Amino acid sequence: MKSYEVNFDGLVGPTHNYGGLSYGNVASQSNSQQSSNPKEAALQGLAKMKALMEMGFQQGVLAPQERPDVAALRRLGFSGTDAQVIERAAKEAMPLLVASCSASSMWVANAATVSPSADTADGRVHFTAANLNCKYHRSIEHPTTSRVLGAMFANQQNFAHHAALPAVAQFGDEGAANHTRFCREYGEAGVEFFVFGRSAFDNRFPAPQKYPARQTLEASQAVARLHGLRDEGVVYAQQNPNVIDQGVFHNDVIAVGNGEVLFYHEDAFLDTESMLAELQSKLAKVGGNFQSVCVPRSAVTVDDAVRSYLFNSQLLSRPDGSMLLIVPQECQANERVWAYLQSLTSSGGLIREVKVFDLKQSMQNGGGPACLRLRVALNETELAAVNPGVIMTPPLYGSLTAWVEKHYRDRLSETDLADPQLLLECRTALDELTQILKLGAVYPFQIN
Ligand code: SUG
Repeated sequence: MKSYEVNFDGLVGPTHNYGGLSYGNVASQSNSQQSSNPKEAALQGLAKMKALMEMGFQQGVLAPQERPDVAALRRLGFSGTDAQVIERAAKEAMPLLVASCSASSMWVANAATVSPSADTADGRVHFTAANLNCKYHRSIEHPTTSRVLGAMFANQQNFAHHAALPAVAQFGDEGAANHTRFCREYGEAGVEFFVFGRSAFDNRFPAPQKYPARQTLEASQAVARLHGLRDEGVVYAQQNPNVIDQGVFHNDVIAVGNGEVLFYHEDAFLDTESMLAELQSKLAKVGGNFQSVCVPRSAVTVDDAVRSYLFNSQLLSRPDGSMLLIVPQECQANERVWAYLQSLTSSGGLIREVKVFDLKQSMQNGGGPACLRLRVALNETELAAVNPGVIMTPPLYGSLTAWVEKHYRDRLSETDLADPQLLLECRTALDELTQILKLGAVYPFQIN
């Protein structure tokens, strides 16, 4: 049976703004308070989805969340009508209003961890929504994420959904941003690679000194258990704490993998040699030939990687077996990174082509091409069981761009977030979106 890697991209929501909410994420911190352009952000994301669809890749779309999250503000004690809740939060606790308006659910690499059916004990595709416990503005995403994923992958014969892990720092889970899967073919058993930043219960693992390590070993292990993965099909590795302290807040800022290939920076991991040997031997047991491409620090520094997001690229397999890298335009703007990419694609290796995308609106909050997509490996039967409303087609692209043009503002600053009209605009837009994507009622305002 045929199998595919389907990229489900997060559609940028109408409140996209620069709230400076993510300590440890250099871009989010340095662009704090700048005014944003939600319309441009959503159109940039849609252009990437369209381009991948036109290149022949399977492409889907994941809906944004309801923001401002009035229900979250109510849980923090703000009361009255919805407009009064927003007004009071703006007056008494602006940072909480900003957090409740974040469009951070666009970075769907953090929505969940997904294990394809070929890896799991019960032969279903497993999803665990990420608790995103490290940042308040992201910790409020998972209930809606679970409802949206449930509406997209509804068939219980094919799909199993797990609620987010306990919402405490010891089980900090950031989803697929710290998870990669290696395999020969997407429909065959593979090796799932979990990268953690620290251990919550075992102090033999070093931790970063400056910035938080968002993913714990214990969270990764819990996800592997929930998904019914075999020990022989799992490899755990620790991210180098020094790179977390330089702004590498997720593994997908310093490494990306696909098929049998890991593309990574020399400083990305601890104990790199033993990790590579384990990946090689475990992949060999399922018939795969593990290959790694190490980018030396002499060619690209960690700082270059953080600024350019070279590793937050999408590594895609083409029908002829070669690979294509989708990178943000910031890679072209960095001389060393661009020179490295030229030498990589002309070296006769597997990665033959680089395509550049303008994702500046998302990049300024620390989200590149890979952050914007959740990969789901599906066989033909499973793909047919996905809600067809969320699979990208030329007509859907047309409807979504028209929807963005109709509902989105082209400028948003912090003071605009207090405008009660924005809430109405967003709800009207999202109500229409659930009809376009055939999701049913998934948002709090549609349910309560
Ligand atoms: O969690 N930025 C996101 C970026 C997530 C990127 N995802 C991956 N690397 N997979 C984060 O730090 C910034 C929001 C703001 O400051 O307004 C933010 O949430």
